[in-house]
Amino acid sequence: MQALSVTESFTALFSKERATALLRILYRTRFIDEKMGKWVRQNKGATFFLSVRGHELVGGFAGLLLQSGIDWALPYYRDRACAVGLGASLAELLASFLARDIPNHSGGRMMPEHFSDPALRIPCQSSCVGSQFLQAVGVAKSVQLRGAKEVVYVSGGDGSTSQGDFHEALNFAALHRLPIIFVIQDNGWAISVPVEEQTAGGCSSHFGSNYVGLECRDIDGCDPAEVGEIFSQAIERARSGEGPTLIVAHVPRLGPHSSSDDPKKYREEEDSSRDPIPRLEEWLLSQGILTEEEVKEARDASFQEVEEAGREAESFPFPDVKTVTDHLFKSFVPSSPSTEETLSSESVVIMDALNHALVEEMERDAGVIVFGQDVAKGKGGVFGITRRLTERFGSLRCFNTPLAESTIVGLAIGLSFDGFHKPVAEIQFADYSWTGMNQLLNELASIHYRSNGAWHCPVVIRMPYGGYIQGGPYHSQSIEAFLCHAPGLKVVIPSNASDAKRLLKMAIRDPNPVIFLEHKALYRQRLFSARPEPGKEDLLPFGQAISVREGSDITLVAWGMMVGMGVEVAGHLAAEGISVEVIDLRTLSPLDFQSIANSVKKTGKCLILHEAPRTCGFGAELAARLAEECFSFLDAPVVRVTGKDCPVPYCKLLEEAVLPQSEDVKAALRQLAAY
Ligand SMILES: Cc1ncc(C[n+]2csc(CCOP(=O)(O)OP(=O)(O)O)c2C)c(N)n1
Repeated sequence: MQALSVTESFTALFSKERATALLRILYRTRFIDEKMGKWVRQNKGATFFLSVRGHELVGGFAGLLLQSGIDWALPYYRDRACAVGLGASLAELLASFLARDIPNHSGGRMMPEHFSDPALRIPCQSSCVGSQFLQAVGVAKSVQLRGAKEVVYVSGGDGSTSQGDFHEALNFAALHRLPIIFVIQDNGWAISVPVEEQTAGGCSSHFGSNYVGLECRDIDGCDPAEVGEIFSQAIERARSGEGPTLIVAHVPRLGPHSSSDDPKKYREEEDSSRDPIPRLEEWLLSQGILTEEEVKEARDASFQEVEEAGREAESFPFPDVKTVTDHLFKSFVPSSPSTEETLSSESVVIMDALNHALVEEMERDAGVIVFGQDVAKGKGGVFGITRRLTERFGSLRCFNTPLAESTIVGLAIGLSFDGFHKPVAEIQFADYSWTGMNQLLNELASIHYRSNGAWHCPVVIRMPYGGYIQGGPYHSQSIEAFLCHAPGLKVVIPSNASDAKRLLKMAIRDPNPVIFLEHKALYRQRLFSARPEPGKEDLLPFGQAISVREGSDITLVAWGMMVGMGVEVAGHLAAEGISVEVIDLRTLSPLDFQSIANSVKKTGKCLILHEAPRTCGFGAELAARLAEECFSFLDAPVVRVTGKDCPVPYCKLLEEAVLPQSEDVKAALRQLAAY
């Protein structure tokens, strides 16, 4: 490993002014801790308290040395000192502990110590241990793509290094030489689990030693000279484009894990001689940088500041209950009017329509970037949807990622924070989205909501889905119901090429996360799905179902590939005198239930057709709503024709037995007609 170059002289780093600033960051962080502890004992309404005692020097130094509002920081919950050092309002930090309605840190939606402050470039943090690393990598990738001289700081505890996301993040950062500093604050414990039971070989920067290009450092997180020196070197390295650094800082955890934890049950009391604050005081005195009087002044001034901030914090109101569902989605009115102009009267298939939509949107908006497994030049994705994008727009705008779905989604989240980039990521098969689901369902979906509207993620995740191609259990899944269950996601499933192009363009312009499901069996299908190609500004708003075949006896509701099957079957049954109206939902979230209801009011009967398993499928939701809202219009029970509650097997005979077939739909419609 190459030695870091020395960037700042010892004296410049520890000028009187800087030393005082650092000391005050640590004091303020500590006095906030004491105030919170007191409020818990006084029963002031806050129930959950995370003490950061012992960790203050590391994050405090980062906060001091980073350029606030220019550099980015994703500090974890025990890194309050970083937020304080960057200039977070002390009153807001204390008010967030009391769950008050304040502009930053979620306004009462998140538990305390989940930092979020757009002006300080602190993106909204979550409670999932380790999920911040890949998002930070996404932020750093955006810095690199913009050619900016910004640095990204991300921290976590020793326990968080057990998460796969941590290792994926190190890999991607090293691979792309990103301007990022990973800081692990190793206090030796993850709640009650000691590091010896957590990590083979202990927690040290050896984690990073295999990733060429990643600078790895172990430091005593309570030693001011060492922390300051290594941090300033890492910042300089990142800012000058030399690449990422991993710093493992060993620190004490001087308190319990949280107010719900009693460490006496599992460990001896931590040695208070490791406390970084007295150590910093002594060191500054011994080096002659500050006098006793100056230290006392800094301490007293910080105490007064926190007292004042505490009074202000208590004066903030609680959030208004009426706002509880605000910011599930960012509001959006498409700027360009939809037109009916067609590019060509010749029909295109879905795979071409999607490719053209990507080309047009990348031409229109320099922020649109495409990435995923195998998507770049040469291959253009395993289904060819991204073909020739790298050749046309360059490898900065269409690039391959490692084979890691969590990386893909986490990267997309981080990239979307800068207000410029519009990541359009491809997950190779919906069946493999599961390793990215924490980033997708637990992170991406709720960032706008839990940041109280402060952050939003204009991300599109495209996923080929569905069966009927002998793909077996891992290339056949229809996962829409899982996605619709997560508030905050839009879920789109086109059935034909015209809708596919217009919906994908709309998805890219939408400032919210959109999951775009593309049926593999329809990519080249001509019979139902090929259509004349819509024009460049022809967009299809979400939440507009369409009746693709008029009928008067039964309403058949479908999406994706099942729409074509429904139309085909309806054609057959017309000859038997059964008139079936087929509704294509086009988007499941938002759902156009009104169009279903209007049709059912006319027909009095409804069949829902989907290929996903029956139990807890999206059909169950529709049937429940029909029972709740249209009961008096129904002349028969709502019927579902669905996939069986069974994985989709490979053998054609078995696959056919699991997935709905035209004959199943016909039989169910005949029965319903006769009811
Ligand atoms: C993915 C995940 N699993 C479990 C938890 C519950 N949990 C919260 S904090 C924590 C321990 C984290 O330890 P470490 O990363 O070492 O940080 P420390 O709290 O010691 O600073 C656990 C298990 C969680 N929040 N997220």
